[in-house]
Amino acid sequence: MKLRFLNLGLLLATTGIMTPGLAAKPEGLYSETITVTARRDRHDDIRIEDSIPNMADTAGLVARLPGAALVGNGSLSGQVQYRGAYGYRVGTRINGQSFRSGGPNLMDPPMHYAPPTLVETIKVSRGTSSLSFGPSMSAGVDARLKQVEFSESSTLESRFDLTLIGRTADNSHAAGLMGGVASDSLKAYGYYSDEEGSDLDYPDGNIENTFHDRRVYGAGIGFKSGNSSWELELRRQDTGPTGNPPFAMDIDFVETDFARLKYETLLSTTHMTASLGYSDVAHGMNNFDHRQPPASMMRFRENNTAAENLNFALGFVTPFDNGDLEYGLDIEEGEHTARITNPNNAGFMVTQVPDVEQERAGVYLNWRGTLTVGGYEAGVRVDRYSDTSGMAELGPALPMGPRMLANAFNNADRDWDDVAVDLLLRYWRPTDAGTWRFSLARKNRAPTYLERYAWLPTAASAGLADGNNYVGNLELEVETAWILEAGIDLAGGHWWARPTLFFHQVDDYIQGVPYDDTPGTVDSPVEMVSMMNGDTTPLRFDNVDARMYGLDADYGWQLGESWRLEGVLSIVRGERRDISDNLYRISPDRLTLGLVYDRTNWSVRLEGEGLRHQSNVSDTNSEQETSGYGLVNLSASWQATDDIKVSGVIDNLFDREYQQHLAGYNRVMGSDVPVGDRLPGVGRNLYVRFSYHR
Ligand SMILES: [Cu+2]
Repeated sequence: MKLRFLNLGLLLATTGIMTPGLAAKPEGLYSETITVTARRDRHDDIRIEDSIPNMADTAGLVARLPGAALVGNGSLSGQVQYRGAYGYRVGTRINGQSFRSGGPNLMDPPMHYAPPTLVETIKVSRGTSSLSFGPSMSAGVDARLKQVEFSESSTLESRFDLTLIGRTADNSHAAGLMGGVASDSLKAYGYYSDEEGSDLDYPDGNIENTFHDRRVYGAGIGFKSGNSSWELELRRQDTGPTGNPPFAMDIDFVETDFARLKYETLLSTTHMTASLGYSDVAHGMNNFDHRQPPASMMRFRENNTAAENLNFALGFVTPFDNGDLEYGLDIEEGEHTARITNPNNAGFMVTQVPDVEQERAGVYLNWRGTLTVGGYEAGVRVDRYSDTSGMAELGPALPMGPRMLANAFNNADRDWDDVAVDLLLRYWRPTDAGTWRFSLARKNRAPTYLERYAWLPTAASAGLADGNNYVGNLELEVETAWILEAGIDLAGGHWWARPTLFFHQVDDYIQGVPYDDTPGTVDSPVEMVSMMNGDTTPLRFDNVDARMYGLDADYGWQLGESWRLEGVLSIVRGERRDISDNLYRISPDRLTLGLVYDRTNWSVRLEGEGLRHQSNVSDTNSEQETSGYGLVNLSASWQATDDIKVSGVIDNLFDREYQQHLAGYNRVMGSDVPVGDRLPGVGRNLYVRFSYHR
């Protein structure tokens, strides 16, 4: 990896893209790094609006990048949307580790595990991710938590990092502490983070069930000798009661353990990395503890779920022909279960997810390097998938309908395997005007365990939160996208702009479709059971044809020594190709413009943010349109000493009331937000962060 970026760095340096004085411009042609740290030495390449996490959910930080947006399902349940793809289509790692979320409705999406108190950097690919990252249809996101790094010195030195956060909109506080020792051969560290917040305010009152509670703690140790190093990290996350207003239930707990062992070495000129990762999620949610419960005791529901993941990766980077050859393999094995019960009825039990096992084994080969003019990258990745499911089980209180569905499921062939081939070709070329970038990729996504094995119609859908019940489809095929991206990184004397045009043609796009030819007429066992579960028009996951296309950019203009303008533009359309409809929950067009006053030790930023109305909505998913709105945000940052940084933000300065198109519809009774209304955006919010790093 290091070698690869060195090449790119040299290329950028020789083309003058890294013009001094344009500190606001991020590095990298094919990746963005959001840095959240107090350290002055990392201050150079940060755009300040990126570095201030003003909400508990760090998916919101990624959402500020060109092409990105936040799909909100609760205070700690946000998903990253990138160029119209979200959920499992955006590959995400924490500290380089891929893992499996435990919630069938993604109450714990990947960024749930990256609290703002502990995050140090979030690296996001610009455009589709590299093949060595693993399967990901859209961007690849890697969030790194704070830890100590090996030092240059042979004596142990101590380090620590303290972050304190307060926020007025939900009266929340957060504190994170990381401390440890390091030398050139040993490092050891531990960390703890605690966050708690109550319901968020909006101009008309409280948004019920937007409270949150999360603790993370862990420890790591590393040894280094010559060119080899070993690292072991253990981490526990303990999420307490946290609301999910667009869902039928709230998080009661998420208890997740992570373990990762990594070995790196240099074999002659080849850099080798081997890693073994394990994650284990135990998650409980219900519809009665943390929100106004259903009127009937018989409608109380609790869902206990688990997800386990074991993965192994072996990767090599060898200098080859004026570039680097990357090759390796990665294997993973996952298990999911979910069991719905009613605490008022011992006979009520149903395995919504019946012991699903999913395996994947992948190999990849990729070359990236420079040519006489520009450079290119070409790679191939092959993944073999193999899934199976156990038998659906029910307690005696379950009626005939679900029994029939369970029988049919248990008698069906539930084994599936397939092979997917990913391809990536990139070409970039510096010219007098700027550096051109082109990518052509073929990316695949295997169906999730719910898309294939959800035999019981429920609202669980990896967080679609459209009010529909969904059933799985044992016949689903792998989703395949052809991705074309073209952009240029322009840098004039006092300005810069980095626009990208993209087009994704997705074959076998997995999407809910009407269950049968007579939607609304309850004439099948699935529709009968779905009606009992509150939806007479359930959807069935199926392969359809889709396309996404659009334009995104960031840009800036240095007005004077200390003044600059900068902003981001994101435009994306998502459409079905087989019928006339839009894709569901696609981000509205977004434009920001910030005026920044930047001094050596402090900066202030006044930002206008405009979101266009969204009328390109999905009929299939009964999606409601939203109006456009504009917000004004003010932020400031002060590097008090080399070690201390204080940041503050006032979001939504004029306390404007608005609806976020990607926030889902309220399902909590007794809230100031009517049931069925789209969830409003947060009102005026003062955020303050203090960080100390030594
Ligand atoms: Cu859940």
